[in-house]
Amino acid sequence: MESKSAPELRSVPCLTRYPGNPVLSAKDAPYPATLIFNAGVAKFQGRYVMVFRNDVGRWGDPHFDYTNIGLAYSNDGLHWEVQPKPCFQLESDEIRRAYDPRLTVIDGRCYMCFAVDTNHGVRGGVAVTDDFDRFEVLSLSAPDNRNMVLFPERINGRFARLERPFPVYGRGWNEYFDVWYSDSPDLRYWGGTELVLGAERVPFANAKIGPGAPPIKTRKGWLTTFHSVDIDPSRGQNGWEPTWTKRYCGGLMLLDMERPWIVKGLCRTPLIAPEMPYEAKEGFRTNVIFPGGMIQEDDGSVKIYYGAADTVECLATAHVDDLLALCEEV
Ligand code: BMA
Repeated sequence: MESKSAPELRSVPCLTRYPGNPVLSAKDAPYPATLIFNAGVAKFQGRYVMVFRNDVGRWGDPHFDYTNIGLAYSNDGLHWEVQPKPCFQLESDEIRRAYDPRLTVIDGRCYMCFAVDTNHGVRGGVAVTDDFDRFEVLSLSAPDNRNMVLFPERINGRFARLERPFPVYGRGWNEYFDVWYSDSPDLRYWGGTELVLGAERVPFANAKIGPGAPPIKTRKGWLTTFHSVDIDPSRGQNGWEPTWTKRYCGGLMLLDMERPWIVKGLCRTPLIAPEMPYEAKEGFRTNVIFPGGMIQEDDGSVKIYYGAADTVECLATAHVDDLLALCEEV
């Protein structure tokens, strides 16, 4: 098959990567850890909290032994202390692992969304915790669905989330999936589903997209990240696997405040494209940017946390006004 090489993509100029990147990697964990990435971050009970995916195996070997979710705290969002043991792991005859956590604080309680690989498909989970020791799992979706992120407050009286079902059959067996919205009276029963962003609307994607970090509230609406994939079959070995033909970028969009399934603005270029060595050259799967945490500070700066190369956790910052300016057109 003939293939055209994918164009080079650049991050937006108003984005600044934290010079100390990565903010967290396997060497920071006091227990077995090989890849630490795709974290969820929130401000909770007076400090920053991060839950992160930890894939455990041998460095350089693309087969892993198990996955758990670790916990770290920070006073400034930059320097993190990993807690002595992982905080969450789901395993049973049916469930193989939970991963890719995202955090949202609603009414003083911390909610964690996560993906679950099961023997019968990938499910999206919602759990709640007050201490990161005990979690109550509130719901697990029907397969195949993941990348769930909760809005930080009720919308029109209901809890709300963005999610990414994967309708393989309905999309002609192509990996071409979209961002959706659902709501719930109690975080257990979900419905009211609406399409938010079709992958075809993202100029720098030619395959699936999915929600990134939980949305933040701004004066113009809900600002939120997503990840986008472009596949180039001519890409060969990019990391530890014989072939890795995907590139993941972080995207940015603005959703209507009252009807968040309506996209009010979309940044036409990637918010974060893989450029740095720890994003594009080193690690398990190179050229992967996977945003999972977004924190708005009082001074208008926004911290965006993202997994890089499925290997480490990184941070970039931008001012909320600059981010909103990027989302002027649909
Ligand atoms: C997606 C998910 C993410 C991962 C990404 C790149 O399908 O599995 O957890 O970061 O692929 O490998």
